[in-house]
Amino acid sequence: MAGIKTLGQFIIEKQADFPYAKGELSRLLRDIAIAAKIVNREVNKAGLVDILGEAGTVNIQGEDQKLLDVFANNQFIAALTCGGECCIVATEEEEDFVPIDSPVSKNAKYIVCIDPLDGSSNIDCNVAVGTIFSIYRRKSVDGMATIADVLQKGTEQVAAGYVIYGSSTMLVYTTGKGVNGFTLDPSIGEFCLSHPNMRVPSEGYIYSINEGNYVHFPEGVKKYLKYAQVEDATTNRPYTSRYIGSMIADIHRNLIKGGIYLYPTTSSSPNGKLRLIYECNPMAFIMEQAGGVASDGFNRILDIQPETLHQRTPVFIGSEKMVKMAEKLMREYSPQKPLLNKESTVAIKLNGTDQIPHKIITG
Ligand code: AHM
Ligand code: MG
Repeated sequence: MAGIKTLGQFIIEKQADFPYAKGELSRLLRDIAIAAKIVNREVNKAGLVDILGEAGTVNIQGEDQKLLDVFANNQFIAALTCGGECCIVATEEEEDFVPIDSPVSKNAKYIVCIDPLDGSSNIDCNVAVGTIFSIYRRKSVDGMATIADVLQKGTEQVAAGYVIYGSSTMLVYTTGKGVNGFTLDPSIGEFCLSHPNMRVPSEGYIYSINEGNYVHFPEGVKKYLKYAQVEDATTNRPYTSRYIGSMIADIHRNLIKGGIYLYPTTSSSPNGKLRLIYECNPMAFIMEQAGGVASDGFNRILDIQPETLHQRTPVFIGSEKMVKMAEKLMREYSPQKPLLNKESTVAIKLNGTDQIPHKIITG
Protein backbone atom coordinates (compact mmCIF):
# COMPACT_ATOMS: atom_id res chain seq x y z
CA MET A 1 0.00 0.00 0.00
CA ALA A 2 1.36 3.41 -0.96
CA GLY A 3 2.09 5.67 2.03
CA ILE A 4 0.30 8.95 2.54
CA LYS A 5 1.94 12.27 1.77
CA THR A 6 0.94 15.15 4.02
CA LEU A 7 0.66 18.75 2.89
CA GLY A 8 3.66 19.60 5.05
CA GLN A 9 5.83 16.93 3.42
CA PHE A 10 4.64 17.96 -0.03
CA ILE A 11 5.41 21.65 0.54
CA ILE A 12 8.94 20.88 1.73
CA GLU A 13 9.50 18.56 -1.23
CA LYS A 14 8.31 21.25 -3.67
CA GLN A 15 10.53 23.92 -2.15
CA ALA A 16 13.29 22.42 -4.27
CA ASP A 17 11.42 23.77 -7.37
CA PHE A 18 12.45 27.25 -6.21
CA PRO A 19 16.25 27.14 -5.92
CA TYR A 20 16.58 30.40 -3.95
CA ALA A 21 13.62 29.78 -1.66
CA LYS A 22 14.36 30.34 1.98
CA GLY A 23 11.26 28.60 3.22
CA GLU A 24 9.12 31.70 3.87
CA LEU A 25 6.45 30.75 1.32
CA SER A 26 6.37 27.22 2.70
CA ARG A 27 5.84 28.58 6.19
CA LEU A 28 3.13 30.92 4.94
CA LEU A 29 1.25 28.02 3.36
CA ARG A 30 1.67 26.08 6.58
CA ASP A 31 0.19 29.01 8.59
CA ILE A 32 -2.81 29.18 6.25
CA ALA A 33 -3.34 25.42 6.56
CA ILE A 34 -3.29 25.63 10.36
CA ALA A 35 -5.87 28.43 10.42
CA ALA A 36 -7.97 26.43 7.93
CA LYS A 37 -8.01 23.44 10.29
CA ILE A 38 -9.25 25.65 13.12
CA VAL A 39 -11.95 27.18 10.92
CA ASN A 40 -12.87 23.66 9.75
CA ARG A 41 -13.35 22.58 13.35
CA GLU A 42 -15.77 25.45 13.97
CA VAL A 43 -17.62 25.06 10.65
CA ASN A 44 -18.11 21.37 11.41
CA LYS A 45 -19.79 21.99 14.71
CA ALA A 46 -21.76 24.97 13.47
CA GLY A 47 -25.07 23.25 14.14
CA LEU A 48 -24.06 22.17 17.62
CA VAL A 49 -23.09 25.38 19.26
CA ASP A 50 -24.54 28.81 19.43
CA ILE A 51 -22.39 30.09 16.61
CA LEU A 52 -24.93 30.19 13.82
CA GLY A 53 -26.68 33.39 12.89
CA GLU A 54 -25.85 37.00 12.41
CA ALA A 55 -22.96 38.70 14.16
CA GLY A 56 -25.02 41.88 14.12
CA THR A 57 -22.38 43.70 12.10
CA VAL A 58 -22.17 44.63 8.44
CA ASN A 59 -18.99 44.32 6.36
CA ILE A 60 -17.61 46.82 3.83
CA GLN A 61 -19.76 45.27 1.08
CA GLY A 62 -22.86 46.18 3.13
CA GLU A 63 -23.56 42.49 3.78
CA ASP A 64 -24.51 41.03 7.15
CA GLN A 65 -21.55 39.24 8.66
CA LYS A 66 -22.13 35.78 10.09
CA LEU A 67 -20.42 34.84 13.33
CA LEU A 68 -18.30 32.34 11.45
CA ASP A 69 -17.27 35.04 8.96
CA VAL A 70 -15.88 37.05 11.82
CA PHE A 71 -14.31 34.01 13.45
CA ALA A 72 -12.60 32.91 10.22
CA ASN A 73 -11.39 36.43 9.49
CA ASN A 74 -9.82 36.70 12.94
CA GLN A 75 -8.25 33.25 12.75
CA PHE A 76 -6.49 33.91 9.45
CA ILE A 77 -5.26 37.33 10.53
CA ALA A 78 -3.99 35.86 13.82
CA ALA A 79 -2.22 32.94 12.11
CA LEU A 80 -0.59 35.22 9.56
CA THR A 81 0.43 37.70 12.24
CA CYS A 82 2.05 35.00 14.40
CA GLY A 83 3.79 33.42 11.41
CA GLY A 84 5.79 36.56 10.63
CA GLU A 85 6.08 35.85 6.88
CA CYS A 86 3.55 38.39 5.68
CA CYS A 87 3.49 42.18 6.04
CA ILE A 88 -0.10 42.84 4.92
CA VAL A 89 -3.33 40.89 5.04
CA ALA A 90 -6.09 42.22 2.81
CA THR A 91 -9.40 40.56 3.56
CA GLU A 92 -12.87 40.71 2.07
CA GLU A 93 -14.21 41.36 5.55
CA GLU A 94 -12.19 44.53 6.28
CA GLU A 95 -12.59 47.92 4.64
CA ASP A 96 -8.87 48.61 4.56
CA PHE A 97 -5.90 46.28 4.35
CA VAL A 98 -4.39 45.15 7.66
CA PRO A 99 -0.68 46.00 8.01
CA ILE A 100 1.14 43.58 10.29
CA ASP A 101 3.23 45.98 12.29
CA SER A 102 5.48 43.72 14.31
CA PRO A 103 9.29 44.00 14.14
CA VAL A 104 9.51 40.66 12.25
CA SER A 105 6.53 41.10 9.96
CA LYS A 106 6.99 44.64 8.76
CA ASN A 107 9.95 43.58 6.63
CA ALA A 108 8.33 40.31 5.53
CA LYS A 109 8.21 39.89 1.78
CA TYR A 110 4.70 38.53 1.21
CA ILE A 111 1.20 39.99 0.97
CA VAL A 112 -1.82 37.74 1.58
CA CYS A 113 -5.29 38.48 0.17
CA ILE A 114 -8.07 36.36 1.56
CA ASP A 115 -11.79 35.70 1.53
CA PRO A 116 -11.94 33.98 4.92
CA LEU A 117 -15.35 32.36 4.48
CA ASP A 118 -16.84 32.52 1.03
CA GLY A 119 -20.46 31.49 0.55
CA SER A 120 -21.20 32.15 4.19
CA SER A 121 -24.87 32.82 3.50
CA ASN A 122 -25.05 29.02 3.02
CA ILE A 123 -23.78 28.15 6.49
CA ASP A 124 -27.17 28.04 8.14
CA CYS A 125 -28.30 25.23 5.84
CA ASN A 126 -25.18 23.07 5.94
CA VAL A 127 -23.96 23.78 2.41
CA ALA A 128 -20.23 23.70 1.60
CA VAL A 129 -18.38 26.95 2.20
CA GLY A 130 -14.73 27.80 1.75
CA THR A 131 -11.69 30.01 2.19
CA ILE A 132 -9.91 31.54 -0.81
CA PHE A 133 -6.40 32.98 -0.58
CA SER A 134 -3.69 34.40 -2.77
CA ILE A 135 -0.12 35.37 -2.07
CA TYR A 136 1.87 38.16 -3.72
CA ARG A 137 5.46 39.26 -3.32
CA ARG A 138 5.77 42.71 -1.80
CA LYS A 139 6.95 45.29 -4.38
CA SER A 140 8.11 48.13 -2.13
CA VAL A 141 11.58 47.67 -0.74
CA ASP A 142 11.53 49.30 2.67
CA GLY A 143 9.30 50.93 5.27
CA MET A 144 5.72 49.86 5.73
CA ALA A 145 4.15 48.14 2.74
CA THR A 146 1.48 50.19 0.99
CA ILE A 147 -1.75 49.82 -0.96
CA ALA A 148 0.32 49.56 -4.17
CA ASP A 149 1.75 46.31 -2.80
CA VAL A 150 -1.77 44.92 -2.65
CA LEU A 151 -3.12 46.25 -5.96
CA GLN A 152 -1.15 43.87 -8.16
CA LYS A 153 -2.43 42.07 -11.22
CA GLY A 154 -3.38 38.43 -10.79
CA THR A 155 -0.45 37.48 -13.01
CA GLU A 156 1.82 38.49 -10.11
CA GLN A 157 0.43 35.85 -7.74
CA VAL A 158 3.11 33.63 -6.24
CA ALA A 159 0.58 31.14 -4.92
CA ALA A 160 -3.17 30.78 -4.59
CA GLY A 161 -5.52 28.24 -3.13
CA TYR A 162 -8.83 27.45 -1.58
CA VAL A 163 -10.11 25.32 1.25
CA ILE A 164 -13.52 23.73 0.81
CA TYR A 165 -15.36 22.78 3.99
CA GLY A 166 -17.67 20.22 2.42
CA SER A 167 -18.55 16.56 2.82
CA SER A 168 -14.82 16.31 3.35
CA THR A 169 -12.46 19.23 3.81
CA MET A 170 -9.95 19.83 1.06
CA LEU A 171 -7.15 22.30 0.46
CA VAL A 172 -6.27 22.90 -3.19
CA TYR A 173 -3.37 25.15 -4.14
CA THR A 174 -0.92 26.17 -6.82
CA THR A 175 2.44 27.89 -6.83
CA GLY A 176 2.38 28.17 -10.62
CA LYS A 177 3.52 24.63 -11.23
CA GLY A 178 0.23 22.79 -11.51
CA VAL A 179 -2.55 22.27 -9.00
CA ASN A 180 -2.64 19.77 -6.16
CA GLY A 181 -5.45 18.85 -3.80
CA PHE A 182 -5.22 17.58 -0.22
CA THR A 183 -8.01 16.04 1.82
CA LEU A 184 -8.11 16.52 5.57
CA ASP A 185 -7.91 13.22 7.41
CA PRO A 186 -9.64 14.11 10.68
CA SER A 187 -8.22 11.05 12.43
CA ILE A 188 -4.66 12.38 12.15
CA GLY A 189 -5.48 16.08 11.67
CA GLU A 190 -3.44 16.32 8.47
CA PHE A 191 -4.19 17.36 4.90
CA CYS A 192 -3.10 14.38 2.75
CA LEU A 193 -2.36 14.46 -0.97
CA SER A 194 -5.47 13.02 -2.62
CA HIS A 195 -5.72 14.85 -5.96
CA PRO A 196 -2.23 15.21 -7.48
CA ASN A 197 -1.84 17.32 -10.62
CA MET A 198 -5.49 18.33 -11.04
CA ARG A 199 -6.52 19.01 -14.65
CA VAL A 200 -9.84 20.39 -15.85
CA PRO A 201 -11.27 18.70 -18.99
CA SER A 202 -11.12 21.13 -21.93
CA GLU A 203 -14.76 20.37 -22.84
CA GLY A 204 -17.09 19.94 -19.90
CA TYR A 205 -20.81 19.33 -19.54
CA ILE A 206 -21.88 21.40 -16.52
CA TYR A 207 -22.89 25.04 -16.47
CA SER A 208 -23.27 26.93 -13.20
CA ILE A 209 -25.00 30.27 -12.97
CA ASN A 210 -27.74 31.87 -10.90
CA GLU A 211 -30.34 31.50 -13.63
CA GLY A 212 -32.90 33.38 -11.53
CA ASN A 213 -31.13 36.53 -12.72
CA TYR A 214 -31.72 35.58 -16.38
CA VAL A 215 -33.79 38.63 -17.20
CA HIS A 216 -30.92 40.88 -16.01
CA PHE A 217 -28.12 39.12 -17.93
CA PRO A 218 -26.31 40.63 -20.91
CA GLU A 219 -27.54 39.30 -24.24
CA GLY A 220 -24.31 37.32 -24.77
CA VAL A 221 -24.93 35.33 -21.57
CA LYS A 222 -28.56 34.68 -22.53
CA LYS A 223 -27.37 33.35 -25.88
CA TYR A 224 -24.80 31.14 -24.14
CA LEU A 225 -27.50 29.66 -21.90
CA LYS A 226 -29.62 28.86 -24.94
CA TYR A 227 -26.54 27.30 -26.58
CA ALA A 228 -25.99 25.19 -23.41
CA GLN A 229 -29.52 23.83 -23.65
CA VAL A 230 -29.43 22.75 -27.31
CA GLU A 231 -28.90 19.07 -28.17
CA ASP A 232 -25.52 18.28 -29.78
CA ALA A 233 -23.77 15.02 -28.89
CA THR A 234 -20.35 16.16 -30.17
CA THR A 235 -20.17 18.87 -27.49
CA ASN A 236 -21.95 17.05 -24.61
CA ARG A 237 -25.03 19.24 -25.05
CA PRO A 238 -27.49 19.83 -23.60
CA TYR A 239 -25.26 20.57 -20.62
CA THR A 240 -26.27 19.82 -17.06
CA SER A 241 -27.14 22.78 -14.83
CA ARG A 242 -25.60 22.72 -11.33
CA TYR A 243 -25.55 25.76 -9.05
CA ILE A 244 -24.81 25.52 -5.35
CA GLY A 245 -24.42 29.27 -4.83
CA SER A 246 -21.11 28.78 -3.07
CA MET A 247 -18.41 29.72 -5.54
CA ILE A 248 -15.72 27.38 -4.27
CA ALA A 249 -18.07 24.40 -4.25
CA ASP A 250 -19.30 25.18 -7.77
CA ILE A 251 -15.82 25.75 -9.19
CA HIS A 252 -14.30 22.79 -7.34
CA ARG A 253 -16.90 20.44 -8.85
CA ASN A 254 -16.44 21.92 -12.32
CA LEU A 255 -12.66 21.68 -11.99
CA ILE A 256 -12.95 17.97 -11.33
CA LYS A 257 -15.74 17.12 -13.77
CA GLY A 258 -15.42 19.82 -16.44
CA GLY A 259 -17.74 22.79 -16.65
CA ILE A 260 -18.16 26.54 -16.66
CA TYR A 261 -19.06 28.87 -13.77
CA LEU A 262 -20.47 32.26 -14.72
CA TYR A 263 -21.17 35.31 -12.59
CA PRO A 264 -21.78 37.99 -15.22
CA THR A 265 -22.82 41.60 -14.87
CA THR A 266 -26.51 42.04 -14.16
CA SER A 267 -28.58 45.18 -14.30
CA SER A 268 -28.49 45.36 -10.49
CA SER A 269 -24.73 44.52 -10.26
CA PRO A 270 -23.25 46.34 -13.27
CA ASN A 271 -19.71 45.29 -12.30
CA GLY A 272 -20.62 41.71 -11.42
CA LYS A 273 -20.82 40.48 -7.84
CA LEU A 274 -17.54 38.72 -7.15
CA ARG A 275 -14.38 40.45 -6.02
CA LEU A 276 -11.34 40.54 -8.26
CA ILE A 277 -8.70 40.38 -5.54
CA TYR A 278 -10.25 37.99 -3.02
CA GLU A 279 -12.22 35.61 -5.22
CA CYS A 280 -11.60 35.86 -8.95
CA ASN A 281 -7.80 36.22 -9.15
CA PRO A 282 -6.99 33.21 -6.96
CA MET A 283 -9.61 31.00 -8.64
CA ALA A 284 -8.38 32.19 -12.07
CA PHE A 285 -4.77 31.32 -11.23
CA ILE A 286 -5.81 27.85 -10.07
CA MET A 287 -8.06 27.28 -13.09
CA GLU A 288 -5.36 28.33 -15.55
CA GLN A 289 -2.82 26.13 -13.80
CA ALA A 290 -5.26 23.23 -14.19
CA GLY A 291 -5.53 23.92 -17.94
CA GLY A 292 -8.71 26.01 -17.87
CA VAL A 293 -9.58 29.61 -18.67
CA ALA A 294 -10.83 32.56 -16.59
CA SER A 295 -12.24 35.64 -18.27
CA ASP A 296 -14.41 38.66 -17.52
CA GLY A 297 -16.24 37.90 -20.74
CA PHE A 298 -13.68 39.71 -22.87
CA ASN A 299 -10.32 39.75 -21.13
CA ARG A 300 -8.22 37.41 -19.07
CA ILE A 301 -9.04 37.94 -15.38
CA LEU A 302 -5.37 37.77 -14.38
CA ASP A 303 -4.52 40.73 -16.66
CA ILE A 304 -6.94 43.17 -14.99
CA GLN A 305 -5.15 45.92 -13.09
CA PRO A 306 -6.98 46.34 -9.76
CA GLU A 307 -7.80 49.95 -8.90
CA THR A 308 -9.46 49.39 -5.55
CA LEU A 309 -9.31 46.71 -2.86
CA HIS A 310 -12.91 45.57 -3.13
CA GLN A 311 -13.29 45.92 -6.90
CA ARG A 312 -15.77 43.53 -8.50
CA THR A 313 -15.62 41.84 -11.85
CA PRO A 314 -17.82 39.59 -13.95
CA VAL A 315 -16.30 36.13 -14.23
CA PHE A 316 -16.52 33.23 -16.70
CA ILE A 317 -14.29 30.41 -15.53
CA GLY A 318 -13.74 26.74 -16.27
CA SER A 319 -13.19 24.36 -19.18
CA GLU A 320 -11.38 26.07 -22.02
CA LYS A 321 -13.81 25.36 -24.85
CA MET A 322 -16.83 26.37 -22.80
CA VAL A 323 -15.35 29.69 -21.68
CA LYS A 324 -14.14 30.47 -25.22
CA MET A 325 -17.65 29.90 -26.56
CA ALA A 326 -19.16 32.16 -23.89
CA GLU A 327 -16.59 34.86 -24.78
CA LYS A 328 -17.44 34.51 -28.47
CA LEU A 329 -21.14 35.06 -27.78
CA MET A 330 -20.34 38.00 -25.49
CA ARG A 331 -18.31 39.65 -28.26
CA GLU A 332 -21.07 38.99 -30.75
CA TYR A 333 -24.11 40.00 -28.71
CA SER A 334 -22.85 42.19 -25.84
CA PRO A 335 -20.03 44.35 -27.17
CA GLN A 336 -18.26 45.89 -24.22
CA LYS A 337 -19.77 49.09 -22.90
CA PRO A 338 -18.32 51.48 -20.30
CA LEU A 339 -19.62 50.59 -16.85
CA LEU A 340 -21.52 53.23 -14.94
CA ASN A 341 -19.83 52.86 -11.59
CA LYS A 342 -17.60 55.60 -10.28
CA GLU A 343 -14.76 53.22 -9.67
CA SER A 344 -15.05 50.88 -12.59
CA THR A 345 -12.06 49.87 -14.60
CA VAL A 346 -12.93 48.75 -18.10
CA ALA A 347 -10.87 47.64 -21.00
CA ILE A 348 -11.24 49.53 -24.26
CA LYS A 349 -10.98 47.36 -27.33
CA LEU A 350 -8.56 48.51 -29.98
CA ASN A 351 -8.47 46.82 -33.38
CA GLY A 352 -10.53 43.97 -32.02
CA THR A 353 -7.87 42.51 -29.73
CA ASP A 354 -5.66 45.06 -27.99
CA GLN A 355 -6.85 46.43 -24.70
CA ILE A 356 -5.75 49.19 -22.41
CA PRO A 357 -7.02 49.60 -18.87
CA HIS A 358 -9.15 52.72 -18.62
CA LYS A 359 -10.74 54.29 -15.60
CA ILE A 360 -14.20 55.70 -16.19
CA ILE A 361 -15.05 58.57 -13.88
CA THR A 362 -18.72 59.51 -13.75
CA GLY A 363 -20.70 62.00 -11.73
P1 AHM B 1 -19.87 36.07 -0.31
O1 AHM B 1 -18.40 36.37 -0.50
O2 AHM B 1 -20.60 37.22 0.32
O3 AHM B 1 -20.09 34.78 0.41
O4 AHM B 1 -20.54 35.99 -1.77
C1 AHM B 1 -19.95 35.22 -2.75
C2 AHM B 1 -20.89 34.12 -3.14
C3 AHM B 1 -20.22 33.08 -3.98
O5 AHM B 1 -19.67 32.06 -3.22
C4 AHM B 1 -21.39 32.56 -4.77
O6 AHM B 1 -21.02 31.90 -5.93
C5 AHM B 1 -22.18 33.79 -5.04
O7 AHM B 1 -21.91 34.66 -3.96
C6 AHM B 1 -23.64 33.49 -5.08
O8 AHM B 1 -24.33 34.65 -5.38
P2 AHM B 1 -25.89 34.60 -5.74
O9 AHM B 1 -26.59 34.30 -4.46
O10 AHM B 1 -26.18 35.98 -6.25
O11 AHM B 1 -26.09 33.56 -6.78
MG1 MG C 1 -16.73 35.81 -0.90
